[in-house]
Amino acid sequence: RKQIVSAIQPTGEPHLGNYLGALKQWVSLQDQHDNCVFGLADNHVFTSKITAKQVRQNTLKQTAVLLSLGLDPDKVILYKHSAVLQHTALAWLLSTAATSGLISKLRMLPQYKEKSQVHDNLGLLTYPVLMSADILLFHGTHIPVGEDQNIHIEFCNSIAQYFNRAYKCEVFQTVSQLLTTSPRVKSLADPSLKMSKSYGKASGVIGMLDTDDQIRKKVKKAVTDSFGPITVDQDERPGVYNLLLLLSAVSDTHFREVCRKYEYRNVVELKNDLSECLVGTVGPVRDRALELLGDIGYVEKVLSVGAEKASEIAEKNLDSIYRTIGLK
Ligand code: AQP
Repeated sequence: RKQIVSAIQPTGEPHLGNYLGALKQWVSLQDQHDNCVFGLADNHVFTSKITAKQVRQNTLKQTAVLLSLGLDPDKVILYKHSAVLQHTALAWLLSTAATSGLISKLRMLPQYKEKSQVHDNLGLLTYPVLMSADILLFHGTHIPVGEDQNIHIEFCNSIAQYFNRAYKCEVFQTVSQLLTTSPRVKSLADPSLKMSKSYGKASGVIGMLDTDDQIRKKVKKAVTDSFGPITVDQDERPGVYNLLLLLSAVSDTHFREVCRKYEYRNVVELKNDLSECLVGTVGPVRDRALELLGDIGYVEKVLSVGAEKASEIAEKNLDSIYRTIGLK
């Protein structure tokens, strides 16, 4: 049986990369599986420089966007991780099984290397352990995340094996990643970086709550090159390539078809068409989310009902892990 588990960090407002890489899939998975567990990974956000109040506000905003994308709290479990204490309890237990091989791996992970330059702490280093606990607590087997998370899924499988060995049991099975057809979305301000909530310039990020005007301005200013009419070359023309990829993903059109249509045309035409396509996709999601945020009581209620459901499973699963290793 497939167990779908995934999460998003409320570091800020969700962006187009999060939507294409993960959230879009969450919505379609809810109709294919009756056991999807989707979390707002607020515990993780404390590894960056942010106040608890901001984390709480971001969590509500992200929840509103998820609901407006069509996530149905009657079909999925939607909750914030900090409301379910078993996440951190299991993370601790897992960390006791991770010996030297995994400890040295943690320092080498790209996300740690990038983020620790801005703000370093022990939580940031051990983030993949907590992420593993987030998945393993629900015995996740299929994890719909963007391809940038591949390395963390590998880490999760490793730590699960270390745990099984250390405690001489077969508590955890192998976790696999559900790859999206959408590629990693790059920043519009610097196509060498991925589009991200917490690093890189804000002008490079299309937020799911951006106004039409903001979207148009950001696309207009997107960094490309001075090579003239459009040609498709990922290495030499990463900015133009990213715009083509975005248009393909947002319009659900095959990349090759988009390339054929725009090759030798002017970049401005591509930007204009992309802007309008983005406004058409993001606009209705933003409007519904803002409406929901006007009724914050409802959004909070969704999270508290979700936390009750998640806690019930988490309690049972952690209890069973304790029993298997002989603690109970
Ligand atoms: N640029 C991206 N392209 C495709 N998928 C992406 N995801 C993130 N950025 C891109 C996917 O979004 C999901 C939620 O991400 P996250 O909140 O867990 O954190 P992240 O992967 O580290 O994403 P960000 O936006 O860069 O957040 P911060 O700034 O908080 O680190 C994941 O499934 C991810 O693959």
